Amino acid sequence: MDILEEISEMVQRGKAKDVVILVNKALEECFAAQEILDKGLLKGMGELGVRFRNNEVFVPEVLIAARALNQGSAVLKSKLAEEDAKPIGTVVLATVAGDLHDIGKNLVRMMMEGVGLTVVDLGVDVSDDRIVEAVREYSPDIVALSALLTTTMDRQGSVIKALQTAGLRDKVKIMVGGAPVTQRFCETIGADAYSPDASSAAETAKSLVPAN
Ligand code: B1M
Repeated sequence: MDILEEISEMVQRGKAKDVVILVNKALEECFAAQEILDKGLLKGMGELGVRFRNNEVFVPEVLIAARALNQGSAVLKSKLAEEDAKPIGTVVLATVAGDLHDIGKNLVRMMMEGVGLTVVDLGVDVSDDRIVEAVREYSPDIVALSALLTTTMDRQGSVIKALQTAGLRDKVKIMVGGAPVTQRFCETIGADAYSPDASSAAETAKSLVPAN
């Protein structure tokens, strides 16, 4: 078994300490951080997701694996970030109300910080009102919304409506993403941009920030 497969296996088994050791070892062996993330950490979570769908594993196992993945990706954070990145703009980031998934959001934050954006991460299950309040408080360039459930993706639209009602919609760009979200959905709810993954989200965010 190669080291990336071992990482994937240890994520699935929720062995956070082993994941951290193996990620460090893979870096020492000169694997690129992106490759460790994609072919090790995320591959493991993807495979666990299939078993979750098939009722072979349950919420506790997935939570423990998520913790292992988060600890592994924290090791990669500095490698994925561009060194000396200067702040180029501010993003308010949240997983929408009713939704507790944060692994993808955390990767989006990491990648955005990596391209020099300041990210105000409001966490998971964030109400429309809290997002409106954060826009008033931080005056961000972008509001970035993550949703992982078909039952919560509509909240991205309701955040946009709440910002309209508060008279703030024109002051920010709105980005959406998450597994069930598509370009078409983005256009339907009137968001400004959709990105399928964390790397492209960071690039898109950068392009949405006015040049300074
Ligand atoms: Co949940 N879950 N889950 N879950 N979970 C899914 C999403 C599901 C597809 C599993 C399945 O049935 N196959 C399914 C959703 C079905 C649907 O709606 N169509 C599901 C379900 C049903 C549920 C519960 C309802 C289960 C239950 O309780 N019966 C429940 C809901 C809880 C809630 O939120 N209210 C639930 C709970 C959980 C856990 C808490 C156990 C755990 C979350 C832990 C955590 O996040 N801290 C969990 C997990 C881990 C998953 C799976 C296995 C993995 C999700 C993940 O983290 N993927 C998932 C199955 C799967 O995806 N294979 C599943 C890795 C992550 C990197 O990918 O989040 O897609 P993702 O992020 C990507 C892109 O989407 C994108 O970039 C990321 C990386 O490139 N992206 C953005 C994300 N946000 C973005 C924002 C952007 C741009 C890009 O711009 C702003």
